[in-house]
Amino acid sequence: MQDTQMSPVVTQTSPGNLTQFEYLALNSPLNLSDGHARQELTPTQGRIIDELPSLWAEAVKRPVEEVEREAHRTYFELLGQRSYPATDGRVLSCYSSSVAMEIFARSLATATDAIALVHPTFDNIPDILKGVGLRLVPLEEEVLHGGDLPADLLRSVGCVFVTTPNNPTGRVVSEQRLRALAAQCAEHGVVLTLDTSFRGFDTRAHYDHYAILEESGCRWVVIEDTGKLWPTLELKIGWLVSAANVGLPLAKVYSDILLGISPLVMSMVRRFAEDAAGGGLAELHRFIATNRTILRERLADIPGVTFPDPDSRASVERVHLGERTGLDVWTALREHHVYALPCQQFHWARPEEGAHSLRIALSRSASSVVKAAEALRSVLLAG
Ligand code: EGV
Repeated sequence: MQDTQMSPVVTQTSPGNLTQFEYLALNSPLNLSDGHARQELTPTQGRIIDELPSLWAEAVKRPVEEVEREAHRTYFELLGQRSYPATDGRVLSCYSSSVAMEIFARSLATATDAIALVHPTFDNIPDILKGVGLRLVPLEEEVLHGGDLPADLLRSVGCVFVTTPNNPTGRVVSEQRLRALAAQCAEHGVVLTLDTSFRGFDTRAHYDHYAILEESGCRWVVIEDTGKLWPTLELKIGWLVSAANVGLPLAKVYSDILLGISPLVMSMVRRFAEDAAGGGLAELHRFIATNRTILRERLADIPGVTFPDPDSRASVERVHLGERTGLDVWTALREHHVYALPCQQFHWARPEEGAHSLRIALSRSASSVVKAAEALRSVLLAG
């Protein structure tokens, strides 16, 4: 080597954050990168799309408040969230959960300068929170699920933020853990915020969170999301829901950002939730489970490859690659026109912990999952 000043070998330049990796996959037929739903519509979902002109006509005629309330009632009840605060302006409808997150973050920054955040999790969450000037304290999944949080941690922050089911691990905060966590947050005057964007995939997250949060008396915020569940071409809702005593200017910041979302989207979400309640959700769970099995079985005999989240029911699956790095495998997969997601940036506090994993999206047609699994198999066997 002639140039002894050379920086450590960099084989690829990283495109940036996880979403910037996801952009690279958007035009590929084998995009198993982002967590949005891209499988085909089921026959009954297809019929809802055929009904859109009549949903439009109906949405034009009816009061928005009514259309909106039906949408959140149907969706929240589908997922077991019976005790959510339906009536006093505490459910704010946003274009996406990230918009809800931004509104939450700006509001929180008026009240505190530090937040504990689950680690790992999707990197736009820490990035949005840092973007409003908050200092982030990592809350390891093991600590979160292991028992009471350290009192030192609770004294050092104004909020605890938890993604459940988590992305990418699929870990779910149990009813018992949520009750304990909410009690601790109440005791310390700390806001408890949940991002439940992947809730729909896992019935273990369908116990009534709002009953527990309300009983605890803690100051809570929940971000719900329809965006991961159905292949609706990015037509979706992120709901920002809060306790009466939350003490944050959520409604004011919301009013800075938007007047409201489309009643057409609200009506469509209501119809998809009705279809899900009538059997579509169970069918979706079977569909994701089948895709997960396809992926695991096709990679099962490859030396060094493991699945770190055996209990996950989320619509994404992590693959641990052994000695290989996620970035190397991502690069090799790209030559097969297959796109996955390297996991480094999920580990926002210590990226090296994600260096040897890839995340594969499962909300895709089974044939795409088969093709991607075969390509991944040949890449992994090659080196
Ligand atoms: C996932 C994309 C945003 C995010 C995808 C996601 N990023 N909103 N900046 O929606 O898991 O791929 O959450």
